[in-house]
Amino acid sequence: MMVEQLMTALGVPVAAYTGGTLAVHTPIDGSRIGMAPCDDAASVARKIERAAQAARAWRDVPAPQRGHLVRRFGEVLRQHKAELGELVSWEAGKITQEGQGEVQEMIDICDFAVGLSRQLHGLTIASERPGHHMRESWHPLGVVGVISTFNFPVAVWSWNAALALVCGNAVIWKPSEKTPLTALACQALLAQALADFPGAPECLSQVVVGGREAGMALVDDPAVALVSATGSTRMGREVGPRVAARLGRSILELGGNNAMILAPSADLGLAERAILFSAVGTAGQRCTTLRRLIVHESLRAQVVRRLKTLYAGIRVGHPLQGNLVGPLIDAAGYEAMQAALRQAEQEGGVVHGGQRVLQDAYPDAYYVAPAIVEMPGQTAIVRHETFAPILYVMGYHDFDQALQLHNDVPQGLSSCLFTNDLREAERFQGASGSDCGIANVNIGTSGAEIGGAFGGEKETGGGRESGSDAWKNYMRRQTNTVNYSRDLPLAQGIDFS
Ligand code: UN1
Repeated sequence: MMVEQLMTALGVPVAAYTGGTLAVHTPIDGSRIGMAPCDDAASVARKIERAAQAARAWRDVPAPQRGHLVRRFGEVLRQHKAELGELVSWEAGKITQEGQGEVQEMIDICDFAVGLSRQLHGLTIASERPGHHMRESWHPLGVVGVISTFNFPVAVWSWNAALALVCGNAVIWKPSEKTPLTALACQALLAQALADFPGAPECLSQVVVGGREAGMALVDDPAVALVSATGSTRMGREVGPRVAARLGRSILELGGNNAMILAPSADLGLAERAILFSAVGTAGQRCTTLRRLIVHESLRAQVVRRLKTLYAGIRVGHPLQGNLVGPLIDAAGYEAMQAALRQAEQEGGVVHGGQRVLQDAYPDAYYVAPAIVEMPGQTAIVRHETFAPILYVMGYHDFDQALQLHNDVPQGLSSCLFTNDLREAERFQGASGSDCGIANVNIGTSGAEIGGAFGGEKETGGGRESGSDAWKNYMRRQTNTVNYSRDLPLAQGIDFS
């Protein structure tokens, strides 16, 4: 289907994405697919006010009922998975499988959040005073701001929104200015679910479209209790301190520089498949993309040879026509990739692939052959995240050295080890092993399930989204002590009579 048909099927009228000032282009062929209306600081402020009002009503709706809304949203997503997934392909350039997979990730987090809506459990705590009862309660925060990036234009919002909604908050979302159409589509789908939920306040979920100004209006407004920002480390360095300056809360999910250690005992067939999916999937534009391969010297030559052969067979092209690798998001993404490859060469690297392809068929789009770069060591460019399909390969002699190399980058999102050696596997996941938020054994770095907490350490920002107990970030914790005695004993045994 074409974009217009998809948007109509998803419930977004043509006027809602054609009459504005923000030009939206598909990375598939560079053509224009929309003119989105933009928010400025004043309209963002108005939306925040309305969100605060909605949050005040929503917080008193019992959590299991809030869960009904998210369950309904999950059903609407199931009904529209095909169309929304295809729209993701048009707007972000993902291949069919990955566009559909991204919507599945939304459905999964909705299911998770529905279960959670009956499990926002606090603790009962033993009091040191007779006739006293202590407990911990979790209450909604208020307004949650979500800033997301082009590469997961819908799933990352849903991780935040599904949790924030069952936790009793209102949500304002600023999507990447490269992908506002999918955001408008999500908003329309959520509106369908809201229509079936009579008690839901208006403006429980809103989208603000625009660039820096709109984003910073969210970041700086004290009425936004939590800002959950996914994107580059550069963005996080600005957002984090600004939210902190007003003593607000943030969840930062920033750059990764994810590695695989490939040990001599590994199942090489498995490792190869994992490398391919993690290194070239989504054209290298996941924050979990495999960017560094640290391979035992005894395997190095053989693995590079084999990867070169496999890379030569990768079909690059139109993402909705059965290819494995689609386009880069835009010209800037392509330029950054070429600059990184040039720098890698200057630093002693040997580059295989990485050139632009299909330029005649798509003069205004940026398709590339994924690159393998053999590096003499972990030079400056290897320590830097370039959002493109570049896999740097380095050798190691002993496992300690591999771990040291692995952790010696500023980022700390995802990591993996391929081994059949139990000692290595346990060390990798132990306190002195990988320093990342995600550490896998015999699984690649990308493609995490929603059930685990997602995020990473160091320059990745420390935030956790999605599964496990990440929901606690979207609530405030309250310690309650009740005295049901006829006396007033003081804690710490203090006598004040
Ligand atoms: C991202 O790239 O920002 O683990 C998120 C993965 C996906 C999410 C990636 N589930 O690769």
